[in-house]
Amino acid sequence: MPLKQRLSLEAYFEGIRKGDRRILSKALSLVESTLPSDRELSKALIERCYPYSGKAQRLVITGTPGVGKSTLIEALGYYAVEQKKRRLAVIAIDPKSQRSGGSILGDKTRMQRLAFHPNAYIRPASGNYGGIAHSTLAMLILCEAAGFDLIFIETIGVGQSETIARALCDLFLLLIQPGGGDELQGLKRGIMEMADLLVITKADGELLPLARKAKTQYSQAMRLMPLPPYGFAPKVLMVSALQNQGIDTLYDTIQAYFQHWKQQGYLQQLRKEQQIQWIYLLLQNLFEERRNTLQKNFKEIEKQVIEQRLSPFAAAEKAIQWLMGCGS
Ligand SMILES: Nc1nc2c(ncn2[C@@H]2O[C@H](COP(=O)(O)OP(=O)(O)OP(=O)(O)O)[C@@H](O)[C@H]2O)c(=O)[nH]1
Ligand SMILES: [Mg+2]
Repeated sequence: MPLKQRLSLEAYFEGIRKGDRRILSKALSLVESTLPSDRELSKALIERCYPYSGKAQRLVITGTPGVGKSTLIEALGYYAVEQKKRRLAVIAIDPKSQRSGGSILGDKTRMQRLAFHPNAYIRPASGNYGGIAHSTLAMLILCEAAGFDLIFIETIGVGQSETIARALCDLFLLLIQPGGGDELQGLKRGIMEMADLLVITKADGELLPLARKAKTQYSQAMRLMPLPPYGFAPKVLMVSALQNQGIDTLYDTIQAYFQHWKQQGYLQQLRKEQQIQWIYLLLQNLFEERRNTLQKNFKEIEKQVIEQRLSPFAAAEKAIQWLMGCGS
């Protein structure tokens, strides 16, 4: 891979602070770069931007594949930038894009109005360097330093990505597909408990009666869940992103949550807890990364354990000492 043309730290920083999208894009590529030669500059840039982060409203938009996340982001995002003059960054955590790089193209066609809007910025998080937690957090910090005041993180509700997303966002928005059956769609209780707001998608045409039914069922189900710390059961709304229905109500509801949370001091408390949580999420990444190098160096130790000359307890102690000694 040819070495990329890099700017100086201050050139990146000033470009980002001025909201220069070209420089922001280059900076985001830098923080996701896997080239060892980019590491120092990348770390320095994140440090430089971190004090300027934290001013946006952060939303996660999640739900099973095909539920309508991208289409809703297009409709809600366009409403926010056009009607409410917000500045929106969309970060798509998409395992598919890690494999093929193809799906963001699909998303860009689904988010056409947004993709070309001067106050919106759409970007996939590849997780190539340091994993998805590292990429998403680094992107969030840089986008906030660039002055975006609304961040949408799109993620499919599977695996590790929703836990990371929960740790990154203020408001967790779970999308639900109007289904055929009476039963709740086998959604994991865990993900329902993470949600602050449930949105039944595709409430139009033939699906409208099913959407109404889903709304009733989920409203009842949410009342049986433990109450979130802010004291009321998650609301359940119905939208049609394709027909642009319920989008204004959704936006207003989201804003009402934020207002309520701010008044209660909940938002401030949540952010503090998340900042601490990030340290340990990132630590896990660092650990996983170094574990590979460790194992290469630990063949002899592994052999001693197999031959029962050293216990796994002593070997683990040696491993932690080795990791602590291996610096940054
Ligand atoms: N009828 C109807 N169809 C919708 C609506 N929103 C999305 N769809 C359709 O549902 C399909 C999936 O929509 P997407 O927005 O790509 O869903 P997604 O959740 O982003 O999908 P992945 O990113 O692949 O997980 C598309 O064919 C959309 O046209 C809606 O409001 N009404
Ligand atoms: Mg999508």
